[in-house]
Amino acid sequence: MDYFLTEEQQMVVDVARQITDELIIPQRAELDEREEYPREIIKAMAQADLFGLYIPEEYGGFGGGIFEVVLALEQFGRGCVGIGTTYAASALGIFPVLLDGSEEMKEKYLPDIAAGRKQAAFALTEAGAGSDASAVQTTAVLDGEEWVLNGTKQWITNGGEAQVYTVVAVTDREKGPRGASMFVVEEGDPGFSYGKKEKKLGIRASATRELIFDNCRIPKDRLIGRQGMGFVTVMKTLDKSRPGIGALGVGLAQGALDEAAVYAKQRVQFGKPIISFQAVAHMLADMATQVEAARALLYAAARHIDAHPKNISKISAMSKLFATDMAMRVTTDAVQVLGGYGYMREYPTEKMMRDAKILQIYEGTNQIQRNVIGQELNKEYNRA
Ligand code: COS
Repeated sequence: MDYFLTEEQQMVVDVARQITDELIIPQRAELDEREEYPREIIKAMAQADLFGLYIPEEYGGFGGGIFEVVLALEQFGRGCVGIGTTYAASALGIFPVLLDGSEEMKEKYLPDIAAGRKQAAFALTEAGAGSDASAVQTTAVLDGEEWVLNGTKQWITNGGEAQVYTVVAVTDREKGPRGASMFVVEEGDPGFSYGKKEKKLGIRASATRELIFDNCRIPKDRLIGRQGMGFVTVMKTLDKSRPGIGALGVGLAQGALDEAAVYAKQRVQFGKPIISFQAVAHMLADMATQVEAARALLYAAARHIDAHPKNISKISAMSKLFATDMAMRVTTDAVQVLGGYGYMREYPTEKMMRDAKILQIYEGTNQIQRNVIGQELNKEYNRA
């Protein structure tokens, strides 16, 4: 389908596609097997200026929006969701600075992120704070000219690989969600170290690690925005980042459909290519229809978010929910079309199915997305 991309948007697609086809696809199986962070591919993305897509031009970026990020992530997701997640997590990590950081903070951090010289990570999740994002236990206490952070963050994508971390900590426990604040912590800050590196079912090329703050001292001006507004910054950040996860889902499902269709044309059983059997052709038809429907919703959502950046929670959650549930179904069906071959590591479909699962879990489980959509519907129909 023609989505009427501008010349610049088409260029984003072409550059991301080239990196995907020439670098990501040839290396994905090995990086997955070795659980290795894709350092060289990240360098290539930086050389192609892809880390600046969503960063304003005055900070060295391309000046695009969520739609441009979605276009790039769709391509990366088609190749490898682990590698795509590495890119997406850096955007997630720097969005709090972009959305609520001071001018000085933006000038300090954004140019390095835009150029790909530094990567970012978003540190919200803890052992006891997942879906319940306001249950964070990590604390930040002001001591003279410094904040002192204590606590442990869990499952942080890009942990140990990023240089810039945006961290949620409680500054006033009495105030509930209004008692959380966000800070920038840099690699090498005193009292900041990395803990356990996780071993995962899928997205194994992405790094997932604990962050430990043990009397970590950072300058006072590393507070992002205002004290007590951290939870709101988190929610605004997730509203912006969730379509990117939908994009990984659409790309992944497209990749799985491509594998299944090519296989079904080549594989001969009972004297005919299996695509000529209606049972298989109907599976492919459903897969293709679902991919296109998710892409149409995702692109419309991303364009809406860029044009109307307020009140985007519902459409953002919908694009993540629909595209990632779809990706789980389509990758599972792709394995089925390939049969026994689909289950073997020689073919990419088993990895695609493993990778799809995380899309329904991270950046808010799909149950949480339904809660967000439900809450928004509740408000809308009150007004009616
Ligand atoms: N934008 C701006 N502000 C928002 C917001 C949004 N999208 N969503 C909530 N807020 C504000 C609310 O207005 C409220 O402010 P007040 O205290 O002034 O009323 C505050 O934030 C708390 O909101 P709410 O009461 O809805 O918070 P809950 O604890 O009920 O949050 C959800 C529920 C499900 C929305 C939240 O916990 C969530 O999204 N969880 C998933 C987190 C997640 O994605 N984790 C994955 C790890 S990050 S990779």
